[in-house]
Amino acid sequence: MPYFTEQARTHGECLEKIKVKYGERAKVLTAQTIRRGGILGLGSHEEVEMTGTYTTYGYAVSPPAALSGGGITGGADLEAAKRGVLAAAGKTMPEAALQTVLKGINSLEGMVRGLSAKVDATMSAPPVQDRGEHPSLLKLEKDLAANDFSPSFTKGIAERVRREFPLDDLDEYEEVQRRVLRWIGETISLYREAEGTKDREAGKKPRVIILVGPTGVGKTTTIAKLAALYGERSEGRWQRSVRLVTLDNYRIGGRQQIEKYGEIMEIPVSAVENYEGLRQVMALYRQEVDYVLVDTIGKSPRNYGELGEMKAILDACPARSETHLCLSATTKSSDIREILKQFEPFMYQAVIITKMDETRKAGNVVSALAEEKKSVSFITTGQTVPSDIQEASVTRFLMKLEGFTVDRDALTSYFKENTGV
Ligand SMILES: Nc1nc2c(ncn2[C@@H]2O[C@H](COP(=O)(O)OP(=O)(O)OP(=O)(O)O)[C@@H](O)[C@H]2O)c(=O)[nH]1
Ligand SMILES: [Mg+2]
Repeated sequence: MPYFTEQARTHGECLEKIKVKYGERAKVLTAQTIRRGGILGLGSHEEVEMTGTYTTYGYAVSPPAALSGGGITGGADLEAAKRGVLAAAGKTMPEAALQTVLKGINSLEGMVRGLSAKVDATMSAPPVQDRGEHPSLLKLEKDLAANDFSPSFTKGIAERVRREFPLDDLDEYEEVQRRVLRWIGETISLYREAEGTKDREAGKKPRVIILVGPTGVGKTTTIAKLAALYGERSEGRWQRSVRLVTLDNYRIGGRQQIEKYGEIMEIPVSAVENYEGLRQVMALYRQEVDYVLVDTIGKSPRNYGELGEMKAILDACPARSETHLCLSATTKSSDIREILKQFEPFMYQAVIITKMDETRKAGNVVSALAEEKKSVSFITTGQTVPSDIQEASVTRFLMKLEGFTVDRDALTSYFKENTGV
Protein backbone atom coordinates (compact mmCIF):
# COMPACT_ATOMS: atom_id res chain seq x y z
CA MET A 1 0.00 0.00 0.00
CA PRO A 2 1.44 3.43 -0.89
CA TYR A 3 2.30 6.07 1.71
CA PHE A 4 1.80 9.82 1.70
CA THR A 5 3.38 12.72 3.56
CA GLU A 6 1.52 16.01 3.62
CA GLN A 7 2.27 19.36 5.26
CA ALA A 8 0.10 22.40 5.94
CA ARG A 9 0.16 25.40 8.25
CA THR A 10 -2.49 24.00 10.60
CA HIS A 11 -3.82 20.60 11.66
CA GLY A 12 -7.20 21.32 10.03
CA GLU A 13 -5.65 22.48 6.76
CA CYS A 14 -3.50 19.36 6.60
CA LEU A 15 -6.50 17.04 7.08
CA GLU A 16 -8.41 19.00 4.43
CA LYS A 17 -5.52 18.67 1.98
CA ILE A 18 -5.37 14.90 2.52
CA LYS A 19 -9.12 14.60 2.06
CA VAL A 20 -9.01 16.49 -1.24
CA LYS A 21 -6.14 14.41 -2.60
CA TYR A 22 -7.04 10.92 -1.41
CA GLY A 23 -10.66 11.11 -0.23
CA GLU A 24 -11.95 8.18 1.80
CA ARG A 25 -8.97 6.06 0.74
CA ALA A 26 -6.58 7.84 3.11
CA LYS A 27 -5.65 6.72 6.58
CA VAL A 28 -3.52 9.11 8.70
CA LEU A 29 -0.88 7.31 10.74
CA THR A 30 1.26 10.11 12.27
CA ALA A 31 0.98 13.87 12.85
CA GLN A 32 3.79 16.14 14.06
CA THR A 33 4.89 19.77 14.10
CA ILE A 34 7.91 20.56 11.93
CA ARG A 35 9.87 23.66 10.91
CA ARG A 36 9.85 24.42 7.21
CA GLY A 37 11.30 26.89 4.75
CA GLY A 38 14.24 29.20 5.39
CA ILE A 39 17.93 28.63 4.98
CA LEU A 40 20.18 27.39 7.76
CA GLY A 41 17.39 27.89 10.30
CA LEU A 42 16.75 31.49 9.29
CA GLY A 43 13.29 32.54 8.04
CA SER A 44 11.62 29.16 8.77
CA HIS A 45 8.12 28.63 10.14
CA GLU A 46 6.12 25.92 11.91
CA GLU A 47 3.92 23.49 10.02
CA VAL A 48 1.99 20.30 10.67
CA GLU A 49 3.17 17.19 8.86
CA MET A 50 1.01 14.06 8.54
CA THR A 51 1.93 10.67 7.11
CA GLY A 52 -0.35 7.78 6.25
CA THR A 53 -1.43 5.23 3.66
CA TYR A 54 -4.05 5.15 0.95
CA THR A 55 -5.60 2.42 -1.19
CA THR A 56 -5.52 2.62 -4.94
CA TYR A 57 -6.49 0.74 -8.09
CA GLY A 58 -3.14 1.31 -9.68
CA TYR A 59 -3.12 3.48 -12.78
CA ALA A 60 -6.46 5.10 -12.09
CA VAL A 61 -5.05 7.53 -9.53
CA SER A 62 -1.90 9.57 -9.47
CA PRO A 63 -1.57 10.90 -5.95
CA PRO A 64 2.21 10.90 -6.07
CA ALA A 65 2.13 13.51 -8.85
CA ALA A 66 -0.22 15.60 -6.78
CA LEU A 67 2.26 15.39 -3.95
CA SER A 68 4.90 17.20 -5.94
CA GLY A 69 3.39 20.54 -4.96
CA GLY A 70 4.32 19.87 -1.31
CA GLY A 71 7.46 18.18 -0.04
CA ILE A 72 10.76 20.00 -0.42
CA THR A 73 10.15 23.45 -1.83
CA GLY A 74 12.60 25.60 -3.69
CA GLY A 75 10.91 28.53 -5.45
CA ALA A 76 9.39 31.42 -3.53
CA ASP A 77 10.26 30.23 0.00
CA LEU A 78 13.91 29.87 -0.93
CA GLU A 79 14.16 33.24 -2.62
CA ALA A 80 12.54 35.08 0.31
CA ALA A 81 14.79 33.38 2.82
CA LYS A 82 17.88 34.16 0.72
CA ARG A 83 17.00 37.85 0.58
CA GLY A 84 16.47 37.88 4.35
CA VAL A 85 19.82 36.25 5.04
CA LEU A 86 21.68 38.62 2.73
CA ALA A 87 19.99 41.66 4.23
CA ALA A 88 20.85 40.57 7.77
CA ALA A 89 24.42 39.52 6.91
CA GLY A 90 25.13 42.59 4.73
CA LYS A 91 24.86 44.86 7.74
CA THR A 92 27.61 43.15 9.69
CA MET A 93 29.85 41.28 7.21
CA PRO A 94 32.78 42.51 5.17
CA GLU A 95 32.36 42.23 1.35
CA ALA A 96 34.68 39.14 0.88
CA ALA A 97 32.91 37.15 3.61
CA LEU A 98 29.57 38.12 2.16
CA GLN A 99 30.62 36.77 -1.27
CA THR A 100 31.64 33.42 0.32
CA VAL A 101 28.27 33.12 2.10
CA LEU A 102 26.48 34.01 -1.17
CA LYS A 103 28.35 31.29 -3.05
CA GLY A 104 27.47 28.75 -0.37
CA ILE A 105 23.82 29.74 -0.50
CA ASN A 106 23.76 29.44 -4.30
CA SER A 107 25.24 25.96 -4.29
CA LEU A 108 22.89 24.90 -1.50
CA GLU A 109 19.99 26.24 -3.52
CA GLY A 110 21.07 24.14 -6.53
CA MET A 111 21.23 21.01 -4.37
CA VAL A 112 17.79 21.61 -2.91
CA ARG A 113 16.25 22.19 -6.34
CA GLY A 114 17.90 19.01 -7.74
CA LEU A 115 16.72 16.95 -4.79
CA SER A 116 13.23 18.34 -5.08
CA ALA A 117 13.06 17.49 -8.79
CA LYS A 118 14.22 13.93 -8.06
CA VAL A 119 11.61 13.43 -5.36
CA ASP A 120 8.91 14.76 -7.66
CA ALA A 121 9.97 12.44 -10.49
CA THR A 122 10.02 9.38 -8.24
CA MET A 123 6.64 10.16 -6.83
CA SER A 124 5.06 10.77 -10.22
CA ALA A 125 5.80 7.23 -11.46
CA PRO A 126 3.01 4.74 -10.73
CA PRO A 127 4.17 2.51 -7.88
CA VAL A 128 4.91 -0.93 -9.38
CA GLN A 129 3.24 -2.96 -6.64
CA ASP A 130 -0.04 -1.13 -7.26
CA ARG A 131 -0.27 -2.19 -10.89
CA GLY A 132 -1.28 -5.75 -9.89
CA GLU A 133 -4.46 -4.37 -8.39
CA HIS A 134 -5.88 -3.07 -11.64
CA PRO A 135 -9.34 -4.61 -12.21
CA SER A 136 -8.30 -6.01 -15.62
CA LEU A 137 -5.40 -7.85 -14.03
CA LEU A 138 -7.59 -9.21 -11.28
CA LYS A 139 -10.11 -10.41 -13.86
CA LEU A 140 -7.40 -11.95 -16.01
CA GLU A 141 -5.96 -13.88 -13.06
CA LYS A 142 -9.45 -15.11 -12.21
CA ASP A 143 -10.12 -16.19 -15.81
CA LEU A 144 -6.80 -18.06 -16.04
CA ALA A 145 -7.42 -19.82 -12.72
CA ALA A 146 -10.95 -20.75 -13.88
CA ASN A 147 -9.34 -22.46 -16.88
CA ASP A 148 -7.07 -24.50 -14.59
CA PHE A 149 -3.83 -22.75 -15.52
CA SER A 150 -1.21 -23.42 -12.85
CA PRO A 151 -0.47 -20.62 -10.36
CA SER A 152 3.07 -20.20 -11.71
CA PHE A 153 1.86 -19.98 -15.32
CA THR A 154 -0.78 -17.43 -14.30
CA LYS A 155 1.83 -15.43 -12.40
CA GLY A 156 4.12 -15.40 -15.44
CA ILE A 157 1.35 -14.06 -17.69
CA ALA A 158 0.30 -11.43 -15.14
CA GLU A 159 3.89 -10.24 -14.80
CA ARG A 160 4.19 -9.94 -18.56
CA VAL A 161 1.00 -7.88 -18.68
CA ARG A 162 2.41 -5.55 -16.02
CA ARG A 163 5.68 -5.26 -17.90
CA GLU A 164 4.44 -4.84 -21.46
CA PHE A 165 1.00 -3.27 -21.33
CA PRO A 166 0.78 0.44 -21.95
CA LEU A 167 -1.27 2.17 -19.32
CA ASP A 168 -4.21 3.02 -21.59
CA ASP A 169 -4.57 -0.49 -23.04
CA LEU A 170 -5.00 -2.10 -19.64
CA ASP A 171 -8.45 -0.59 -19.29
CA GLU A 172 -9.51 -2.43 -22.46
CA TYR A 173 -10.03 -5.95 -21.17
CA GLU A 174 -10.76 -7.38 -24.62
CA GLU A 175 -7.39 -6.14 -25.83
CA VAL A 176 -5.72 -7.66 -22.77
CA GLN A 177 -7.38 -11.00 -23.54
CA ARG A 178 -6.45 -10.82 -27.21
CA ARG A 179 -2.77 -10.31 -26.46
CA VAL A 180 -2.74 -12.85 -23.60
CA LEU A 181 -4.27 -15.50 -25.88
CA ARG A 182 -1.34 -15.01 -28.24
CA TRP A 183 1.14 -15.29 -25.39
CA ILE A 184 -0.49 -18.49 -24.19
CA GLY A 185 -0.42 -19.79 -27.76
CA GLU A 186 3.27 -18.99 -28.03
CA THR A 187 4.00 -21.31 -25.09
CA ILE A 188 2.50 -24.28 -26.95
CA SER A 189 5.13 -26.30 -28.74
CA LEU A 190 3.86 -28.42 -31.62
CA TYR A 191 5.58 -31.62 -32.58
CA ARG A 192 6.20 -32.21 -36.22
CA GLU A 193 7.45 -35.44 -37.69
CA ALA A 194 10.63 -33.83 -38.97
CA GLU A 195 11.59 -32.92 -35.39
CA GLY A 196 11.09 -36.47 -34.18
CA THR A 197 13.31 -37.94 -36.82
CA LYS A 198 15.93 -35.21 -36.63
CA ASP A 199 19.40 -36.77 -36.26
CA ARG A 200 17.77 -40.18 -36.46
CA GLU A 201 17.86 -41.25 -40.09
CA ALA A 202 15.07 -38.94 -41.15
CA GLY A 203 12.58 -40.43 -43.55
CA LYS A 204 13.89 -43.99 -43.24
CA LYS A 205 11.24 -46.69 -43.50
CA PRO A 206 9.34 -47.87 -41.63
CA ARG A 207 8.33 -45.00 -39.39
CA VAL A 208 7.95 -46.63 -35.96
CA ILE A 209 5.66 -44.94 -33.46
CA ILE A 210 5.35 -46.22 -29.90
CA LEU A 211 2.59 -45.08 -27.56
CA VAL A 212 3.20 -45.19 -23.81
CA GLY A 213 1.19 -43.80 -20.93
CA PRO A 214 -0.83 -44.48 -17.81
CA THR A 215 -3.66 -47.03 -17.70
CA GLY A 216 -6.87 -46.28 -19.56
CA VAL A 217 -5.85 -42.98 -21.17
CA GLY A 218 -6.75 -44.22 -24.66
CA LYS A 219 -3.51 -45.66 -26.07
CA THR A 220 -5.11 -48.57 -27.93
CA THR A 221 -7.96 -46.45 -29.28
CA THR A 222 -5.44 -43.82 -30.41
CA ILE A 223 -3.29 -46.48 -32.12
CA ALA A 224 -6.33 -47.51 -34.16
CA LYS A 225 -7.06 -43.89 -35.06
CA LEU A 226 -3.42 -43.31 -36.08
CA ALA A 227 -3.44 -46.46 -38.18
CA ALA A 228 -6.36 -45.09 -40.19
CA LEU A 229 -4.80 -41.64 -40.40
CA TYR A 230 -1.43 -42.84 -41.67
CA GLY A 231 -2.89 -45.62 -43.84
CA GLU A 232 -4.70 -43.04 -45.99
CA ARG A 233 -7.54 -45.21 -47.18
CA SER A 234 -8.96 -44.30 -50.54
CA GLU A 235 -10.74 -46.18 -53.30
CA GLY A 236 -11.38 -49.04 -50.86
CA ARG A 237 -7.74 -49.75 -50.06
CA TRP A 238 -4.93 -48.48 -47.87
CA GLN A 239 -2.46 -46.29 -49.69
CA ARG A 240 0.25 -46.88 -47.07
CA SER A 241 1.18 -50.14 -45.41
CA VAL A 242 0.61 -50.03 -41.66
CA ARG A 243 1.32 -52.75 -39.08
CA LEU A 244 0.18 -52.87 -35.47
CA VAL A 245 2.22 -54.43 -32.67
CA THR A 246 1.01 -54.88 -29.12
CA LEU A 247 2.89 -55.61 -25.93
CA ASP A 248 -0.46 -56.14 -24.25
CA ASN A 249 -0.35 -59.89 -24.60
CA TYR A 250 -1.52 -61.26 -21.26
CA ARG A 251 -4.30 -59.04 -20.09
CA ILE A 252 -7.76 -60.42 -20.61
CA GLY A 253 -9.29 -58.31 -23.34
CA GLY A 254 -6.10 -56.32 -23.98
CA ARG A 255 -4.93 -58.28 -26.98
CA GLN A 256 -8.49 -58.88 -28.25
CA GLN A 257 -9.20 -55.13 -28.27
CA ILE A 258 -6.43 -54.26 -30.72
CA GLU A 259 -6.99 -57.44 -32.73
CA LYS A 260 -10.61 -56.40 -33.17
CA TYR A 261 -9.51 -53.03 -34.54
CA GLY A 262 -7.02 -54.79 -36.83
CA GLU A 263 -9.71 -57.12 -38.10
CA ILE A 264 -12.19 -54.32 -38.84
CA MET A 265 -9.56 -52.18 -40.55
CA GLU A 266 -7.84 -55.11 -42.27
CA ILE A 267 -4.49 -54.23 -40.75
CA PRO A 268 -2.19 -57.03 -39.46
CA VAL A 269 -1.56 -57.13 -35.70
CA SER A 270 1.36 -58.86 -33.96
CA ALA A 271 1.38 -59.57 -30.23
CA VAL A 272 4.77 -59.81 -28.53
CA GLU A 273 5.73 -60.42 -24.94
CA ASN A 274 9.45 -59.82 -24.63
CA TYR A 275 12.50 -58.14 -26.13
CA GLU A 276 13.27 -61.02 -28.46
CA GLY A 277 9.71 -61.22 -29.78
CA LEU A 278 9.67 -57.49 -30.51
CA ARG A 279 13.08 -57.62 -32.15
CA GLN A 280 11.92 -60.38 -34.50
CA VAL A 281 8.76 -58.48 -35.48
CA MET A 282 10.77 -55.33 -36.15
CA ALA A 283 13.18 -57.31 -38.32
CA LEU A 284 10.23 -58.72 -40.25
CA TYR A 285 8.79 -55.27 -40.88
CA ARG A 286 12.12 -53.71 -41.78
CA GLN A 287 11.23 -53.60 -45.44
CA GLU A 288 8.13 -52.88 -47.45
CA VAL A 289 6.22 -51.37 -44.54
CA ASP A 290 5.52 -47.66 -44.14
CA TYR A 291 4.36 -47.51 -40.53
CA VAL A 292 4.68 -49.73 -37.47
CA LEU A 293 2.53 -48.59 -34.56
CA VAL A 294 3.38 -50.09 -31.17
CA ASP A 295 0.76 -50.29 -28.43
CA THR A 296 2.01 -50.83 -24.88
CA ILE A 297 0.47 -51.82 -21.55
CA GLY A 298 -0.83 -48.98 -19.42
CA LYS A 299 1.44 -48.43 -16.43
CA SER A 300 1.09 -46.52 -13.25
CA PRO A 301 3.73 -43.79 -13.35
CA ARG A 302 4.65 -44.82 -9.77
CA ASN A 303 5.43 -48.42 -10.65
CA TYR A 304 9.10 -47.90 -11.52
CA GLY A 305 9.77 -51.66 -11.76
CA GLU A 306 7.15 -52.30 -14.43
CA LEU A 307 8.05 -49.11 -16.30
CA GLY A 308 11.67 -50.29 -16.37
CA GLU A 309 10.71 -53.75 -17.67
CA MET A 310 8.62 -52.27 -20.46
CA LYS A 311 11.41 -49.90 -21.39
CA ALA A 312 13.80 -52.87 -21.65
CA ILE A 313 11.43 -54.62 -24.10
CA LEU A 314 10.97 -51.45 -26.19
CA ASP A 315 14.74 -51.20 -26.62
CA ALA A 316 14.23 -53.80 -29.37
CA CYS A 317 12.68 -51.04 -31.55
CA PRO A 318 14.97 -49.21 -33.98
CA ALA A 319 16.78 -46.19 -32.54
CA ARG A 320 14.91 -43.85 -34.85
CA SER A 321 11.52 -44.85 -33.38
CA GLU A 322 9.34 -42.07 -32.07
CA THR A 323 7.72 -42.40 -28.68
CA HIS A 324 4.58 -40.44 -27.86
CA LEU A 325 3.21 -40.22 -24.33
CA CYS A 326 -0.59 -40.39 -24.10
CA LEU A 327 -2.03 -38.14 -21.44
CA SER A 328 -5.69 -37.60 -20.67
CA ALA A 329 -6.83 -33.96 -20.62
CA THR A 330 -8.96 -34.83 -17.60
CA THR A 331 -5.89 -35.47 -15.40
CA LYS A 332 -5.40 -32.96 -12.63
CA SER A 333 -2.44 -30.58 -12.87
CA SER A 334 -0.25 -32.11 -10.17
CA ASP A 335 -0.65 -35.60 -11.67
CA ILE A 336 0.13 -34.32 -15.18
CA ARG A 337 3.50 -33.03 -13.99
CA GLU A 338 4.26 -36.36 -12.31
CA ILE A 339 3.30 -38.38 -15.40
CA LEU A 340 5.40 -36.17 -17.69
CA LYS A 341 8.40 -36.72 -15.40
CA GLN A 342 7.98 -40.43 -14.61
CA PHE A 343 7.74 -41.42 -18.26
CA GLU A 344 10.90 -39.53 -19.13
CA PRO A 345 13.05 -42.71 -19.23
CA PHE A 346 11.12 -43.59 -22.40
CA MET A 347 12.60 -40.47 -23.96
CA TYR A 348 9.27 -39.60 -25.55
CA GLN A 349 9.44 -36.86 -28.18
CA ALA A 350 5.83 -35.75 -27.98
CA VAL A 351 2.67 -35.90 -25.94
CA ILE A 352 -0.75 -36.91 -27.28
CA ILE A 353 -3.55 -35.26 -25.35
CA THR A 354 -6.48 -37.69 -25.19
CA LYS A 355 -10.10 -37.16 -24.09
CA MET A 356 -10.10 -33.45 -24.86
CA ASP A 357 -13.84 -33.82 -25.36
CA GLU A 358 -14.28 -34.69 -21.69
CA THR A 359 -13.06 -31.39 -20.31
CA ARG A 360 -13.92 -27.76 -20.87
CA LYS A 361 -10.62 -26.57 -19.46
CA ALA A 362 -7.27 -27.00 -21.14
CA GLY A 363 -5.22 -24.72 -18.89
CA ASN A 364 -3.90 -27.61 -16.79
CA VAL A 365 -2.46 -29.30 -19.88
CA VAL A 366 -1.15 -26.12 -21.52
CA SER A 367 0.65 -24.93 -18.41
CA ALA A 368 2.17 -28.33 -17.61
CA LEU A 369 3.43 -28.81 -21.18
CA ALA A 370 4.93 -25.34 -21.17
CA GLU A 371 6.53 -25.73 -17.77
CA GLU A 372 7.97 -29.16 -18.58
CA LYS A 373 8.93 -28.01 -22.10
CA LYS A 374 7.09 -30.79 -23.93
CA SER A 375 5.75 -30.77 -27.47
CA VAL A 376 2.30 -31.99 -28.37
CA SER A 377 1.56 -34.06 -31.47
CA PHE A 378 -2.13 -35.03 -31.49
CA ILE A 379 -5.37 -34.32 -29.70
CA THR A 380 -8.10 -36.96 -29.45
CA THR A 381 -11.66 -35.85 -29.03
CA GLY A 382 -13.91 -38.87 -28.61
CA GLN A 383 -14.30 -42.63 -28.64
CA THR A 384 -15.04 -42.98 -32.34
CA VAL A 385 -12.40 -44.68 -34.44
CA PRO A 386 -11.02 -43.38 -36.73
CA SER A 387 -12.53 -39.89 -36.79
CA ASP A 388 -11.88 -38.49 -33.30
CA ILE A 389 -8.25 -37.47 -33.70
CA GLN A 390 -6.61 -34.29 -35.01
CA GLU A 391 -3.11 -33.04 -35.35
CA ALA A 392 -2.42 -30.73 -32.43
CA SER A 393 -2.80 -27.05 -33.19
CA VAL A 394 -2.34 -23.95 -31.10
CA THR A 395 -5.76 -22.60 -32.10
CA ARG A 396 -7.44 -25.82 -30.99
CA PHE A 397 -6.07 -25.41 -27.49
CA LEU A 398 -6.98 -21.74 -27.35
CA MET A 399 -10.54 -22.48 -28.51
CA LYS A 400 -10.93 -24.57 -25.35
CA LEU A 401 -10.43 -21.61 -23.04
CA GLU A 402 -13.57 -20.53 -21.25
CA GLY A 403 -14.35 -16.87 -20.67
CA PHE A 404 -12.01 -15.73 -23.46
CA THR A 405 -13.31 -14.11 -26.61
CA VAL A 406 -11.58 -16.14 -29.30
CA ASP A 407 -11.30 -14.89 -32.86
CA ARG A 408 -10.49 -18.18 -34.59
CA ASP A 409 -9.54 -16.62 -37.93
CA ALA A 410 -7.23 -14.09 -36.32
CA LEU A 411 -5.53 -16.85 -34.31
CA THR A 412 -5.11 -19.27 -37.20
CA SER A 413 -3.62 -16.49 -39.25
CA TYR A 414 -1.32 -15.34 -36.41
CA PHE A 415 -0.08 -18.88 -35.76
CA LYS A 416 -0.03 -19.70 -39.49
CA GLU A 417 -2.34 -22.69 -39.06
CA ASN A 418 -4.98 -24.18 -41.36
CA THR A 419 -8.27 -22.39 -41.08
CA GLY A 420 -9.97 -25.78 -40.66
CA VAL A 421 -8.67 -26.30 -37.11
N1 LIG B 1 -14.21 -39.48 -24.42
C1 LIG B 1 -13.14 -40.09 -24.92
N2 LIG B 1 -12.89 -41.35 -24.62
C2 LIG B 1 -11.79 -41.94 -25.14
C3 LIG B 1 -10.90 -41.24 -25.97
N3 LIG B 1 -9.90 -42.07 -26.31
C4 LIG B 1 -10.19 -43.24 -25.72
N4 LIG B 1 -11.31 -43.17 -25.01
C5 LIG B 1 -11.97 -44.20 -24.22
O1 LIG B 1 -11.17 -44.49 -23.09
C6 LIG B 1 -11.31 -45.85 -22.71
C7 LIG B 1 -9.94 -46.50 -22.59
O2 LIG B 1 -9.38 -46.52 -23.91
P1 LIG B 1 -8.20 -47.50 -24.29
O3 LIG B 1 -7.79 -47.17 -25.67
O4 LIG B 1 -8.53 -48.92 -23.99
O5 LIG B 1 -7.11 -47.00 -23.25
P2 LIG B 1 -5.66 -47.64 -23.00
O6 LIG B 1 -4.77 -46.51 -22.65
O7 LIG B 1 -5.27 -48.48 -24.13
O8 LIG B 1 -5.98 -48.50 -21.73
P3 LIG B 1 -4.99 -49.62 -21.10
O9 LIG B 1 -4.48 -50.45 -22.25
O10 LIG B 1 -5.90 -50.39 -20.20
O11 LIG B 1 -3.94 -48.92 -20.36
C8 LIG B 1 -12.20 -46.48 -23.77
O12 LIG B 1 -13.52 -46.52 -23.29
C9 LIG B 1 -12.10 -45.52 -24.94
O13 LIG B 1 -13.22 -45.54 -25.77
C10 LIG B 1 -11.18 -39.85 -26.27
O14 LIG B 1 -10.49 -39.15 -26.98
N5 LIG B 1 -12.32 -39.33 -25.71
MG1 LIG C 1 -4.72 -50.48 -24.22
